[in-house]
Amino acid sequence: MSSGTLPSPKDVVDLSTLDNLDNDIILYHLQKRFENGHFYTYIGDVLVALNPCRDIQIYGEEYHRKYKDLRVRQNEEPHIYYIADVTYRNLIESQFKQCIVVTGDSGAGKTETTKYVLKHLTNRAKCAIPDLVDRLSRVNPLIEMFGNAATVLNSNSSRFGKLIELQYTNNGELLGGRIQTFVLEKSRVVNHGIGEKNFHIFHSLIAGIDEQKLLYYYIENPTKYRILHENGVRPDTSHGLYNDPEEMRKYYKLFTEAETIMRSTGFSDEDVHNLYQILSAILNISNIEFEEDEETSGLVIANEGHLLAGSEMLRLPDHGDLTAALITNTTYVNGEEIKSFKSIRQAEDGRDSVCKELYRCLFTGIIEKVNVILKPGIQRTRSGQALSIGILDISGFENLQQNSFEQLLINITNEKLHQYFQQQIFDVEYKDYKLEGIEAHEINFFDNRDVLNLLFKELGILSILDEEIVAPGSSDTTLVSKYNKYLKDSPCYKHKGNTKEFAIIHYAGQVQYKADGFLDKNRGTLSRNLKQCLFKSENIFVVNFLEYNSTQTAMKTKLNRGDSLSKSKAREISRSIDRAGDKHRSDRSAAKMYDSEAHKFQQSLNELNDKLSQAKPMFIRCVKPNFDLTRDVFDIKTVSKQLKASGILEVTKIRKDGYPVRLKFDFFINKYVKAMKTDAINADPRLQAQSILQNCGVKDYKLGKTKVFMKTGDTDKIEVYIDNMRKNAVKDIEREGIKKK
Ligand code: AD9
Ligand code: MG
Repeated sequence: MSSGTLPSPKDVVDLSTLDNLDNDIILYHLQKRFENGHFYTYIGDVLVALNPCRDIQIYGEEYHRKYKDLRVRQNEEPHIYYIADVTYRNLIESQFKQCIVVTGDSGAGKTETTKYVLKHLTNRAKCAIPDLVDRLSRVNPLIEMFGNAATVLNSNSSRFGKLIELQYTNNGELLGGRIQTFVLEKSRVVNHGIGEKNFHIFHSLIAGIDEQKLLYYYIENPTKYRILHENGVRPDTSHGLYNDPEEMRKYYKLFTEAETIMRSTGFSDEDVHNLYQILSAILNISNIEFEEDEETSGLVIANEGHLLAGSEMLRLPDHGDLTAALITNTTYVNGEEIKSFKSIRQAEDGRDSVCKELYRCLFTGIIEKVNVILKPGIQRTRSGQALSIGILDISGFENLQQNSFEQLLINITNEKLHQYFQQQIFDVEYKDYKLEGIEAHEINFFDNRDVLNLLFKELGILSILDEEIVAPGSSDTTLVSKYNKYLKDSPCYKHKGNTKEFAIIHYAGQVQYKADGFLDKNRGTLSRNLKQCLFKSENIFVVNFLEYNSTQTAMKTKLNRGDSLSKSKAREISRSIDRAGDKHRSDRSAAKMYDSEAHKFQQSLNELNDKLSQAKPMFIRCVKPNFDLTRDVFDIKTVSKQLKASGILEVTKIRKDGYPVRLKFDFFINKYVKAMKTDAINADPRLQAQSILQNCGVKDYKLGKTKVFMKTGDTDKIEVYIDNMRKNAVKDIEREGIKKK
């Protein structure tokens, strides 16, 4: 049906109540709501959130009040606060962990949505710790400074995933929070696509810090730093990096905000000093250039100034260490150390990997610090397990003109989350019906089993990638040849002749990947030489967060345990770590494989999966109304593509036919009988539930073996009934009072 032929609709706030369903009808209703300034719409218990692409005044105090404890959903417009509120109430009622999973393409509004969820949750609960709510609201902009950047799809794009967990006592008092991050796109530090920028913090530092301080941190002329240039072009303005004063103001504001936040949340002067030093070290080291030296046939550093500055900022005892680690390779033959010069390309790769590792250390350090700031109090629930609500916001699906390793990891994360959504919405739905002996007709939906198989199987995209980094003579070309050889029969894999390109058909569409740099990016970790050099740094972010293999980690824990360790003791432990490294060298290839970025990525996906599987989810599907995030424009093609990819039609169908509210008889009776103040306590719980439902005018429900199954909107009917009962009871009392007088 084309949307033009549809009758003028009633305002449909829950798409699962529509009689006829197809993609066009859903699109039509969402468009009408968008044009009327209604950006939220329910599909049963799922919320569709259209990005308004402008500030809208629906998040203030009065809105918190409206949705707090709102029992009859239909009394107010759909809202993100309602979802947050229901999640909180579910947590207290069920005493079971909850999570809110926010998904959608890049720019669809996930991060903003997450902030509003957090805002309502912190607004509505009593807080057991003074000042915690304030701290929670302050850390977010700080994390965005370090983890977000301007991309072609979103000027404030999250380049990492995060799970924010709010922890509560069992009577619902907020105890604290914890943030876990996933897959930071650290390659952005040294490389970003055309029209994109580095992480906000670099631009903000330049825009915000005064000139004298810049010099103090060895940042002389901001225009000359390679990693701050857009499209690889150095700006030819004497006014600095920003041609656009508006942009300069934006970064300046971000910087002053971040400084204020750091000062007010307990970052010490030393922390901030260490942080600026790392940023300066990255700026300077990434600018180091190499040239061939005719005398030695090796390499020399062409611009020593940057090396000295970088080395000074890292507080390395001897700058010669960094030079040596950058230009030479060390290998071991029969226990003997052999040094050789690197090629220029190898030296540049090493230099860039130092910068990426430094940024990872810095980001990890900031998150750790934030977690100390949000650390929950000691009160726990009766069972000893803290109750929590997790809010998940990851980098959205990306399909750019050129897609690399980073896009692959982002898209795989989205693919896994899509699977989780489907499992929760479809599989759990049918499994429950079966268990409870209820008949249901199944809805066909596109599942992403094939593409997940392609990605995760034994000889699949990720495992071949891991094998190739240790295979002799391997390269990005051999990687793609292997893909072509082993994966050609997968319905979700496509390749292009002998090029280094391949395509994956994701749930959200086909993405063409260019394998240039895949193996290096997957190796990711620093060479041993460079790592040993960095270990000598006395900057706390490096001391505390540089990654080691397991033996080294154990020793380093020893090192970190006492903050008051003397330098000589620290060096002694450092030397033992070096020796441990030597001992493990024979096992290097295996270690390398286990250290690979793809491997760490899979581990973090598994961790995420574990966390999600221990909680009851609520879903928010964010949708962008047009590609450029322009206000007031609803582009049918852009929206339609997102609706199809995220399976919204199927969700609507299943919510229309199905019964998403499932309450155990005991729980149901406890909740509603108490509110109705009836005393039919000894009756058969099934019959009791049935009688409540009938009294309230709920017609479409099912009674399983242990649970009542209802439509989302029908709990409203029960609440209305109870509300009326209460009002009548009050009237009766008043009438009695008047009579007595
Ligand atoms: V990415 O995957 O991190 O690249 P997100 O997180 O999905 O992406 P984000 O929340 O950053 O998108 O939203 C993009 C922009 O849309 C924001 O910077 C806002 O300018 C705009 N936006 C999104 N949601 C809202 C909202 N509820 N109200 C106002 C919004 N503006
Ligand atoms: Mg985001």
